[in-house]
Amino acid sequence: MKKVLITGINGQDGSYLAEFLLEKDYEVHGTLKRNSVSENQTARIDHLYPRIKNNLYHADMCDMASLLSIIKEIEPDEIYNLAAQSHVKVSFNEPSYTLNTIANGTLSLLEIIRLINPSIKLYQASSSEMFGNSCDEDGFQRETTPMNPVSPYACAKLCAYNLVKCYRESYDLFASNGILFNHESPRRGTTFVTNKVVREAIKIRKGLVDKIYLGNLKSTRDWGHAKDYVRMMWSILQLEKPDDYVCATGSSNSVLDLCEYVFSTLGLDYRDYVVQDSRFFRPTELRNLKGCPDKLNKAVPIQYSYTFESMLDEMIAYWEERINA
Ligand code: NAP
Ligand code: F7E
Repeated sequence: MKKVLITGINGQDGSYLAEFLLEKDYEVHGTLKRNSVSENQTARIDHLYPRIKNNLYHADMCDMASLLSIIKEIEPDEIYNLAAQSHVKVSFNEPSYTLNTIANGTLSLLEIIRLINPSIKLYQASSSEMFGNSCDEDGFQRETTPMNPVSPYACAKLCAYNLVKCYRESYDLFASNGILFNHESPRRGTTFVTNKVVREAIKIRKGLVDKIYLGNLKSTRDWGHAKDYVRMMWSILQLEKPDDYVCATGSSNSVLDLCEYVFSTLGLDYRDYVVQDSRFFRPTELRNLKGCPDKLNKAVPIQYSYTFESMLDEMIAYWEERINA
């Protein structure tokens, strides 16, 4: 039985990855960050509790000792580094913390692997945010597209990405970057735009609120489903050699398209409810993201079980049930 450590196991991706790896008969271990209110912290993994209850550990990406002692104790075959301050807008308010969790946190993991067991495989959760506003002539971002980050979050992710490449080349580690484009689900944090729009639109239809306040409506994103993307993360670590891969759907939609689909599915016209609010703009906007997943697709055929629309339908059904309850 292979052993795995997932940092940030209670996050959106951590929860789906834990499910997926348990199905594959892995012994799954995961880290939790200490919160003063613990009641909702494990909501995304509570259904897995009987199978992982002895394998949850408090650790912080800013505390190398916490990571070291867990890795020494577990002796994992694979580590998926998903823990991060993952909100782009928040990274402008908390830049040092964002850098510490992502860049220093990843460096800690690489050093621990190098020093105690270089055969541990590492998956690093890199991000399409690293491209910033650059893209190839055909409008796509791919592994070779120049990276010009436009937020502290993206700068931190680019640093971690380069550290992974540097350690792979310098110390022959099996360390790979998945360059993931946006991926969503009912488990997405509600301050990210997809789940915010879905939840607020349902509240509007039920007469609980009047308006939804949003930032940049023109930006476009390549939105996929988190369940499909955790399969890609695992595939990347099963390849013969470590490398870096874009994970994306290859098509993109604007925030406006998102509003239009969600509101019209609920029988509403978004133009009656959406208000632009400067609080939700970023100092620099990343305008367009559309990923080319050809490299990964060639290495291991990608399976998508959701479209943009079916993903939003699932989120709408989830929030309708939740808000009714
Ligand atoms: P998420 O839901 O925000 O989960 C992040 C996880 O990291 C949570 O478990 C969180 O714990 C934990 N965490 C935050 N700060 C920490 C710290 N200082 N020490 C230890 N743990 C900490 O993010 P996600 O959507 O699952 O994304 C997973 C990873 O992929 C992240 O690294 C993200 O940056 C990256 N990524 C995401 C996307 C996307 O579209 N979802 C795309 C590209 C890359 P609490 O919940 O208790 O705070
Ligand atoms: O914004 C615009 C916003 O916060 C998407 C993270 O998982 O994906 C995510 O980062 C777009 C942006 O995601 C609101 O300006 C408009 O253009 O859902 P988001 P993100 O910033 O793309 C990448 C790949 C990651 O790696 C990150 O970890 O929507 N937008 N109005 C808004 N965004 C938010 N959050 N809230 C609004 O009110």
